[in-house]
Amino acid sequence: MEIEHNALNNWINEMIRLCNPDKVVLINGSEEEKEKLEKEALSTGELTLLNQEKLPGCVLHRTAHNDVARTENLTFICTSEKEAAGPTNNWMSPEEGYKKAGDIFKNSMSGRTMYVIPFLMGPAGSPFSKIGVELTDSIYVVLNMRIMTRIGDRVLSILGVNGEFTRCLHSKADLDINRRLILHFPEDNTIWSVGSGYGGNVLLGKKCLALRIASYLGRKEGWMAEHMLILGIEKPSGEINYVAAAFPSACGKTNLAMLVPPEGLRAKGYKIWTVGDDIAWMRIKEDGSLWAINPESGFFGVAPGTNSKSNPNAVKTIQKNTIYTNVLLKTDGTVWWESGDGPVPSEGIDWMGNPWKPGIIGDDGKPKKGAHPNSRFTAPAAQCPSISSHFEDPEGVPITAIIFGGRRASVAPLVYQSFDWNHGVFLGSIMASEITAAQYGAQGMVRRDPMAMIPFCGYNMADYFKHWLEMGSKMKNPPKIFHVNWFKTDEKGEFLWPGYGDNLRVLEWIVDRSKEEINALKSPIGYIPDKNDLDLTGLDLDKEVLDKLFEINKDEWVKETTDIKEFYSKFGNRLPEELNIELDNLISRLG
Ligand code: GTP
Ligand code: SPV
Ligand code: MN
Repeated sequence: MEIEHNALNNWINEMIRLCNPDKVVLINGSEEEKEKLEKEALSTGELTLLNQEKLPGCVLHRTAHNDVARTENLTFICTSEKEAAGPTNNWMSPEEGYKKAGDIFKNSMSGRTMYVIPFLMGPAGSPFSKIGVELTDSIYVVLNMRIMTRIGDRVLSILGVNGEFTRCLHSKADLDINRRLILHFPEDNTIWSVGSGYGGNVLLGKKCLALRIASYLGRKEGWMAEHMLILGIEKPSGEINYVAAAFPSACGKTNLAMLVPPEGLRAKGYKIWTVGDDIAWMRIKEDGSLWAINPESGFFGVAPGTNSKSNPNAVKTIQKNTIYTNVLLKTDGTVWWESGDGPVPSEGIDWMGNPWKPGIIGDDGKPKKGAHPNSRFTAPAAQCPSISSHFEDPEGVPITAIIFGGRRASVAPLVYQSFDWNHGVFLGSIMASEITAAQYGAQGMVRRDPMAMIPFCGYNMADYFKHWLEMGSKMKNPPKIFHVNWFKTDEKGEFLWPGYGDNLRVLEWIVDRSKEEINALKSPIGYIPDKNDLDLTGLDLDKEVLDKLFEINKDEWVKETTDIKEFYSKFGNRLPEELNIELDNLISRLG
């Protein structure tokens, strides 16, 4: 197929002049093409073939050692006005951005091939969907985009001769962290990423387009792009309610999206359907409700911690056609990671490509990990046993409840509900969570991460809060809003709540509350469950543990309000007044 879209052709030619590749290949999305690219990457060592009997269609990739997670400090929003990016984003002027990155892109593809990947975010024919075209010099990127998005000729057909598309340029360049930049130009619908080969930095359909650029478009066009999983909870009656949940990176979205009901609830007849595990695009429909799609078509999930007990559906999903990144290679050509299935292997090749044995000590004096803590799998969503029949539905699914959550050792109770939409937006805006291996930064430090969007909001977050408030006032049936915390710990640092499948016990309460089928207790921070309304059948939880999970410590919360005030002050008078009112109300309820 040839490109008949003039603006697209012109842009590709301009980028060819900049990057100077030896060859240009238009990606058509076929099976033969995939096999050819895979073969080439296997021959250069970019990929390693895994045991094809045990893991058919699976390969392994290792990134550069200093290129294993998103680099938020090198990620910028490039708008003409600094204020448009706001106080929570790094900002550069578009001129400076194009100049700085342009210098690195210059001739970066000489001796290499430029792949042109037309890709579609969202089901074909959906009013939600958006098109992007990514130019890249990485076969790893092509093969990942092939799983994570819908690519190739069919996308060019939808684009036609003058359709809108996001211009996405990526080059590994020299993979030098000092020459790495992830730049977004929302005013030009353009993304430039250079100097990295790590997922979130280079699969430009994901965080760059589907969140940063899309959040900007969503505000302009009246919809929402959120860092949320989407799942359907089928009740024993057969009724399915869909919920969307925003947790920061590596805080449990993939796990919750594929949850397997614990015995007691399964016996009752509960089932879970997965629609998405990372991103939701949401629109208000004629019925006055909020509807959502998952713009992606695959999962780019955290490997460590994934096992047949914690996430059996993920384990089943990644048995074939999966790209593993930065995991341990076992001697039998299969893979392993910390807290994965099976015994700890007695030897293997670690994520850096070095011989590994359990217990060997690294430079930092600690036992070396076999897999990087942010090692990942890329797998087609269609392979997930719990995939929803509405996964490809152009209409999406109606959202009954929105859930916010963070990773917090204290303060936030297991679950509570907002009093109304505005209070719910407030709960989203005060989210806080410990930093995880999914990004560079001080691991474990608590930071404010409103709606889990702090690294992903493509414009001034004060305006983003305003957009949320406005969306609520436009809905006839807005979803009910909740906050959860699976990560509260005891004095020894052990998790108080079993988590994973048992989270359905909390989801059941959330759905029943959303349908106004049960009552709740009023607390200073929101509605909390009457403990008798939580189905804890089969769970051996001490009364003290349960009390601790629902404890609302006034001193901690008063301290929290001081911190929120300080966070809010960053936004000056751009912060919507509604949120200041919610904060004042919380302070007065706390007494
Ligand atoms: P991103 O892909 O980075 O956006 O992460 P995510 O939000 O999808 O997180 P994921 O589900 O991959 O979980 C990240 C880590 O949290 C894994 O190590 C999980 O084992 C762990 N985890 C997930 N759910 C729970 C839970 O309910 N309780 C506890 N204690 N840990 C959990
Ligand atoms: C996240 O960090 O939220 C991820 C992984 O989902 S990445 O694609 O690297 O952003
Ligand atoms: Mn994510």
